[in-house]
Amino acid sequence: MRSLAFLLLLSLFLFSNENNYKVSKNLEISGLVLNKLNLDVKELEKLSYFKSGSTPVICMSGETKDNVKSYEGVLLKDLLDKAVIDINSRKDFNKIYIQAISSDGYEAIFSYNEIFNTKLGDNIIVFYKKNGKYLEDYQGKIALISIDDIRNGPRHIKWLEKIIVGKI
Ligand SMILES: Nc1nc2c(c(=O)[nH]1)N[C@H]1C(S)=C(S)[C@@H](COP(=O)(O)O)O[C@H]1N2
Ligand SMILES: [Mo]
Repeated sequence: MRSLAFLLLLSLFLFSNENNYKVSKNLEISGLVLNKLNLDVKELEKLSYFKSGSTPVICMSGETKDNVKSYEGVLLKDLLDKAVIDINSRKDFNKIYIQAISSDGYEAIFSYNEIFNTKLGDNIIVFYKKNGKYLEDYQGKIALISIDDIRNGPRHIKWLEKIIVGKI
């Protein structure tokens, strides 16, 4: 009876825990790509380096959640260039979307044109360092943010695990 009560309490604790995530140690890039990638932080560090300027992180509610001095990592478009999007007709680029998925099920999408054909793409970063420090487990280890979104909290993906290229 006691152990039953204990199990009940344990499961209540586990399922009510808001931090129901798995730390993302690897990032997989797959879908419509010629080179499927699976990268950990060390491997990401070998790719083209990008350091952002300072930015607030603003929730959809309008609340400022954080003030960040810098993010360090790789631009999403440089990662996609390395993976090489697999497309036959130029017209099809209009139909390409990029799905970013985290280990807690949180997701966001980007369009090909948004990333490669607007200024927004120059500030969409897959990062492993924030304010000069590697991300702690509770922050990542790998995450993504579209810095220039008006409200950039929603497309800040903590515990980023997968990037999937798709076509509508
Ligand atoms: N994986 C994951 N990322 C997430 C969320 C989430 O629930 N899961 N919440 C988002 C929301 S709504 C906001 S406002 C920001 C807050 O970022 P912060 O925790 O660094 O302040 O994270 C975003 N990233
Ligand atoms: Mo938010």
